[in-house]
Amino acid sequence: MAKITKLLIANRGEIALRIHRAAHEMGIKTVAVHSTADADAMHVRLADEAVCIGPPAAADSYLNIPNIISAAEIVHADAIHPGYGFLSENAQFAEIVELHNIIWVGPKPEHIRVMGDKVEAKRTAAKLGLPLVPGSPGPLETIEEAHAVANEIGYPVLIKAASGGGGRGMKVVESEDQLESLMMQAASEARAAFGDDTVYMEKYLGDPRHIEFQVFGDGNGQAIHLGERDCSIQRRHQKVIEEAPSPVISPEQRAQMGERVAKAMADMGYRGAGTIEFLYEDGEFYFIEMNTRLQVEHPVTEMITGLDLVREQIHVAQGDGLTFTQDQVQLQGHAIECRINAEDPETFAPSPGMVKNYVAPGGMHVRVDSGLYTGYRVPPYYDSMIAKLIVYGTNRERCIMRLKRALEEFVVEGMKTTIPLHQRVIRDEAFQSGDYTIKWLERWLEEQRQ
Ligand code: MV4
Repeated sequence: MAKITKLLIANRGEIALRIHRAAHEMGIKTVAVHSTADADAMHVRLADEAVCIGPPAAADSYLNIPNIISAAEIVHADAIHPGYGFLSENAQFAEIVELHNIIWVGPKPEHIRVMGDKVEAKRTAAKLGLPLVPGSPGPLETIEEAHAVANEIGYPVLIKAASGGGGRGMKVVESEDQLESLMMQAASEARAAFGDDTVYMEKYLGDPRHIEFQVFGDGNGQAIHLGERDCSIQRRHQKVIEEAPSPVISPEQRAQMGERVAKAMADMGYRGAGTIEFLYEDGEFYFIEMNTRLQVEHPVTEMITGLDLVREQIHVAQGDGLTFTQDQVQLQGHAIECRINAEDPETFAPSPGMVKNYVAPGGMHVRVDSGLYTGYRVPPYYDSMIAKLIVYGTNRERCIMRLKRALEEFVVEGMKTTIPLHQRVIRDEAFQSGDYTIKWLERWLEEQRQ
């Protein structure tokens, strides 16, 4: 089997550092590719080699396929890890990487492509036996079909873009008289945003939770699950706090749904890390999407399993298969992640700038994934997430107590951060009881403003 000796990290920020760390622990050399704005980033300093791939704008650097492939050729990298975001779910990039005889640390390009089309993803999930939200069996071709499906499943319904995701281009339709105009609006917004006006319909779930299962496949018909994460605490489709396990899922439900998703991934021959997203309402799971990448919130799963998911990704990519079986996976305790952004905690306006003083929390079961250091300048061109605080406890209550303590210790001076927001959220009774849904945070923020 081909062993990876030099890994190019096609990303930036905390995830680039996360990947570098896993690679170095495996004796693999790393190559950072970075924009001119990221020359002083922590992972660029730590990597064995660094190549500048373009100006600050992501389109010209982190999304610039020829520049990244050229960098890989120049340094003789034998593998590329895409991290999350940027090119991580670009099937064409994955294909190009493989055509250059470079190992792609990710799923098979065909699986990235299928799951990138939400209609195809649902068809595939249905074939694999996963439960779906009732809705149109495929794209909506005509208004007549839309009326027929809506009458069948009942209002309210939701029109979604096939190329969408992240909630963009969705329209809630409350009644028949709005259907035609909202469907046209959804299609034209989808065309403008994604260059594809394909839309489909689902029953609108009023107040679900967002629960996702972590899966891993070896690409040869073996697959396992690592339980679920509850990612319902979000604002404008940006997750704010994630936890594992979900406070509302029983061990029996977990085992049952986990087995179903693992079987589905085994049957499709899935390779690498994946996340199967469900909406969860009234005790039922409904598949909505699959993400074919490592996710921002993967550390909460690592904390309760003791596994290193990036290490597993690398093993699978180089053909070693998984280093463990389902029987060896034990979910233990509770983990919570707070995403800390360089933003005003009241208005959420971005607040990049110089880090004047940085002191990360520590102690038992406290993990901080961040490339920040005193003297670092947070560039204004990218996502505002500057750190992830991940805390473990033997149970949820202890985990929350430790999280409180860790947030108190955290010092980031020189810019506004969302640390104070997290401190207020985790003190709230609804959060403490675990009684929240995808609408909870936005409602809570509205109340706080009054
Ligand atoms: C839904 C839904 C209600 N009913 N589908 C938003 C992003 C995309 N991944 C799917 N999304 C939703 N799909 C049906 N049939 C509500 C949402 C939704 C949501 C889902 C997960 C996490 C946060 C959300 C916030 C608003 C709406």
